[in-house]
Amino acid sequence: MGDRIIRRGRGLASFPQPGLSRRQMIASGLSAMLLAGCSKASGTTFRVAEIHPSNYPTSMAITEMGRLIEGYSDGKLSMKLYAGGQLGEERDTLEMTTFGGIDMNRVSLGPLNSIEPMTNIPGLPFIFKNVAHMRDAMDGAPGRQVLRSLEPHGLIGLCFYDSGARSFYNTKRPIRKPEDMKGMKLRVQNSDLFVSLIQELGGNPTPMPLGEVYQSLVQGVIDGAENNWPSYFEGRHFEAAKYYSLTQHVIAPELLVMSRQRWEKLSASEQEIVRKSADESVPYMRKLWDLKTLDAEKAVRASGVEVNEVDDQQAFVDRVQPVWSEYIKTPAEQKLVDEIAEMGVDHA
Ligand code: BDP
Repeated sequence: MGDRIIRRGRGLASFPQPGLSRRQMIASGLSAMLLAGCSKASGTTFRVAEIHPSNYPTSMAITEMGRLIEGYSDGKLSMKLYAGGQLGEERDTLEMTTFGGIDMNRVSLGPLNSIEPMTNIPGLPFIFKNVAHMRDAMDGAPGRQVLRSLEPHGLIGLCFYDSGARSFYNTKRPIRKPEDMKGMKLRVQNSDLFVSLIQELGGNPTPMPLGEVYQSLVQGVIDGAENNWPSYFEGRHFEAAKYYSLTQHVIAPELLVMSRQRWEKLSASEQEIVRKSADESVPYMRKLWDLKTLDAEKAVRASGVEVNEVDDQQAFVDRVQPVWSEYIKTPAEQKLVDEIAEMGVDHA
């Protein structure tokens, strides 16, 4: 499945070294660097990778979690946040996390899709009716199942953070109906699910890391992308792509994961502290997220971006049905979809 993904290098570790893949080289180099900084006799510091700046809600939640961990462990455990993509783009840092080279990682669902098919389910277009539905489902049994599904891949799923609704933005024209997307070159995350989604809508999907989107918009390498208000704002994408169309096609959550190798070295009581601190960082994150979303939307609108509603959201829902058939393959996946749908009944 992952074969369809177009990988875009960032120039890291591009020198030849027989027998090692580029990612393995990055992983081994970074692991050495990180572990060297970690061997304090006084306690254990978890290194956390995060693509967003340190004042973004996910980063601030990680900082809060670090404060909690230190408190609960009497200073024996702590966390160090590497914000702003210092350790690399999500797909690479995720791989390093599975090897144990990075202790924790806050990622979007997208890059997990090629690792574990179960993560496609909460990323299906229009599966959640709204953010409240997503929160209920991810706080409940469906969320726990998705977190557990990561364990065979060397990852311990700690918690979900919010990511709001993702909508399309572009440099050309408002998108009111799927036909408006025809032929548009749209950046997507490194995820086959997102590639299929754009294809069904008639666009031309271009996977690339988040860090390359602004420049690619400015240079006309892509016509647009899709994201929530905070990322559209924080990445300054709104300066280059002046049309933001409220398709709200995906309400996928973010995840905080931990390296299983690292997890298994902790005592049961330390594991409990990590879980408890992660859980307690979630309501904190959600408060910040709601405020950040409002602020970002306000700033974007004030900047002169043309924001539009779509004519008929059902037209988009209908067009992406093949994505559902393509990604719900097993009875377990279907069951998860049904459970999530059932929880949506109370959400108008
Ligand atoms: C943002 C997520 C971030 C992803 C980014 C993306 O917070 O983790 O890297 O989208 O589109 O909303 O790549």
